[in-house]
Amino acid sequence: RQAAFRTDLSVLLDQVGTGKESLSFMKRRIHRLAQQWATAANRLDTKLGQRWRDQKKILVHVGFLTEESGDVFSPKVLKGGPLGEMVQWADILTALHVLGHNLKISMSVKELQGFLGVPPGRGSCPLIGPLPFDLIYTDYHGLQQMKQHMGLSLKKHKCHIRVIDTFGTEPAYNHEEYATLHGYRTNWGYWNLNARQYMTMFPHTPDNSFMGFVSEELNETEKRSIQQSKVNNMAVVYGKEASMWKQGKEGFLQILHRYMEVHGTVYYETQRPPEVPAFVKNHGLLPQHELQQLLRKAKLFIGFGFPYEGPAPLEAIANGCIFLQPKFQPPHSSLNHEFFRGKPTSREVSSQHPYAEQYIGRPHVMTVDYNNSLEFDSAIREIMRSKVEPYLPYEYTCEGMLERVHAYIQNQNFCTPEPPFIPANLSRQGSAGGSRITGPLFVALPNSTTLGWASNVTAPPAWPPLSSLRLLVSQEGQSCVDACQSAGLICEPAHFLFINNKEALRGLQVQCEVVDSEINHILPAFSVVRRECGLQREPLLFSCAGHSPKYRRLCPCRDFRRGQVALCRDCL
Ligand code: U2F
Repeated sequence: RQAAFRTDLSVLLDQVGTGKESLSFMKRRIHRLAQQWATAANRLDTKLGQRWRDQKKILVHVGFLTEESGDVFSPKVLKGGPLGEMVQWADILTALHVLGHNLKISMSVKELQGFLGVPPGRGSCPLIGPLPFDLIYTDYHGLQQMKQHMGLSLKKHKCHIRVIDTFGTEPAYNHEEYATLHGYRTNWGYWNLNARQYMTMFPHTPDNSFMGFVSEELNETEKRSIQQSKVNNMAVVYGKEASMWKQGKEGFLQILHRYMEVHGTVYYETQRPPEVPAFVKNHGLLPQHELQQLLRKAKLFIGFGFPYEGPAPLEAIANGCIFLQPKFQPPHSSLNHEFFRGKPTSREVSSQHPYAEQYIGRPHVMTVDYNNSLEFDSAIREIMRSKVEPYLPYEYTCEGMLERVHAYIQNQNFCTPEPPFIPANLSRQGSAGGSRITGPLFVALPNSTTLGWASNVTAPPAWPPLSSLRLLVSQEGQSCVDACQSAGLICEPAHFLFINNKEALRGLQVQCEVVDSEINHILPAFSVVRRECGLQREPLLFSCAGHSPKYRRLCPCRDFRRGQVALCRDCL
């Protein structure tokens, strides 16, 4: 069946259910943004023209909100607890509904069992017969619950699953055996999914798919009226929980207060939290629409380093604030910071909000060293002088999210068995000789649709299409994420399959005395000194994120649309 865009959200609102603050928060949000979604749906409908869109049967199982997972989030909704996840789930549900799919929503194990048709009760009674859904969106908690209650059949059906995973999962952590053997141990990984089945809140590592969420968009009239009502010396502090104001914040709060009136939205029960200085005008935790109003007046939205990578800075920037945030030197990661410890990624977080830093930047975002009071002081003065327009990257608009989710649903397929994976014709003797490679290099791959496949099988149409592929060599120790980025491109894990072969090495004129095929997440790569080349033997370990000091990596980069990094030019 063909999917038809929906602009009426009342059926969705009924489906979400009641009885918990988290659900009420999500429903208020869905209701408040209804008009924006409807406008976006109409625009995308026109943009896609008569394109056929399959209507999919989709189950959304929100694991972290189930009682069975302990649901620690719901009781904190009105007390300053994390709301980012609820923002994202509300938007995912809305996007799937608006795109016209056949949606079922489950927030308990009982509902999950009902929808999957497995008999209730504990134990891993396997689901017999076909899966009644084309796609299942869940999270790590939900995945665990499905494992418990679908038993062996989870293995059979897991290609249909998408895991909403805020901070991302890198391939080395996802591969059970590899992670166990090589010390990529975490609380979460080990599911042996295709890493693109994990969907993140921001485009962290391109190894995962970028799901995102939306932020409110202003029309031209609103933008103009905001410009007029901005209060030049008004700052709002990012941090709705008192603990975020603790320790070492007094120094720069004092500097800030020298120039600006400081506002906060810190949750409190009866008394003002002692962590919040008396000169701060604390509004208490605000409903989302009231926070937006406050941000419309403010000139500055200032982060103290936590929470990491939340939605609020995008909302502030969309309302014409400048976001000032601390640079992390050294970067925070699962290796050196408690918050990230046990998360299945070694991504280095360079500031409180790396997306704001790298994808938006000045004049909307300023990332400075807070330990340097001169630098901090001059940033505040610069902010008060400058005039900045409200800005929202396209990928965080309703239309951008619909476009991206539409493209994933219609094109990503992890179920069709891949043709036999043959890592090229291995030989012990060197490939073509040639000049040494010194910088980034692009080669056109001959006959690229058949590269990496046995010659007697036809490859399924690749998505993203191969027209977007640019092969590049990283520097020693550099990841493909960084190598592609420094060439103005993005690493595309789906393309690894086509560059993991001797033809690619030859095309790059790499001098190999040995070409081996191994299981290692930095492959394909080569060592310049030892003239050793390695191809990847385990497709699940193709990784944009991997890097190793002695190796230069072969990187499959691709182009991307401005403001929509998830999609290449020919991806729609
Ligand atoms: C992030 O979690 P948070 O939920 O703490 O992220 P924030 O950026 O603070 O805010 C999320 C929403 O809270 C709303 C605001 C944002 O959409 O509009 N809000 C509000 O309604 N009233 C207020 O007074 C202040 C804010 C991240 F999203 C999570 O994934 C992480 O787990 C967490 C820790 O890093 O950070």
